[in-house]
Amino acid sequence: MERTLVLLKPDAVQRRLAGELISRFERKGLTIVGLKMLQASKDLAEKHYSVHAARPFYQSLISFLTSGPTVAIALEGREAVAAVRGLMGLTDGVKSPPGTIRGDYAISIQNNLVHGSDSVDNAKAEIELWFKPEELTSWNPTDSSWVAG
Ligand code: IDP
Ligand code: MG
Repeated sequence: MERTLVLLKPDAVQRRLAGELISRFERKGLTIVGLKMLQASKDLAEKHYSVHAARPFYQSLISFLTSGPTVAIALEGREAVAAVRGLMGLTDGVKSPPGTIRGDYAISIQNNLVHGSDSVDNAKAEIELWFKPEELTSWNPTDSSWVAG
């Protein structure tokens, strides 16, 4: 089973979309193995987006991610990284197809509601960055044979 990190970024929380977005991941069949709300420190935000440090939008992105509470979620499931990226859609809300989270709820490039890890290796590192080991659970949903069969 694969794990991935999802962030409901501060715009999702401010716009009261957290429940709606969590529902989409649950209904897909992904399993929540970690979930918490926190306001990211500058240090955490910079580590999370370190790959974008040289990009012109970096400072604005760090301000955005630290501007209010974020919901961090660790999800598990078959090809969880790809499953989440598919539900999210493309980076730009305008270019993201309807039916995806960003296609349905975002019109911005920066304020695009969700983060999802882009590889299994990055997912592992990002889950370790956002969660302590004791904040993660390992459990078997009772419907797993129906969802993952
Ligand atoms: P992703 O979230 O779809 O993986 P990335 O290219 O990894 O997109 O960019 C990380 C985040 O940086 C995006 O989700 C978005 O919030 C922001 N971002 C990306 N490109 C731009 C841009 O051109 N202008 C402003 N913000 C951007
Ligand atoms: Mg990315």
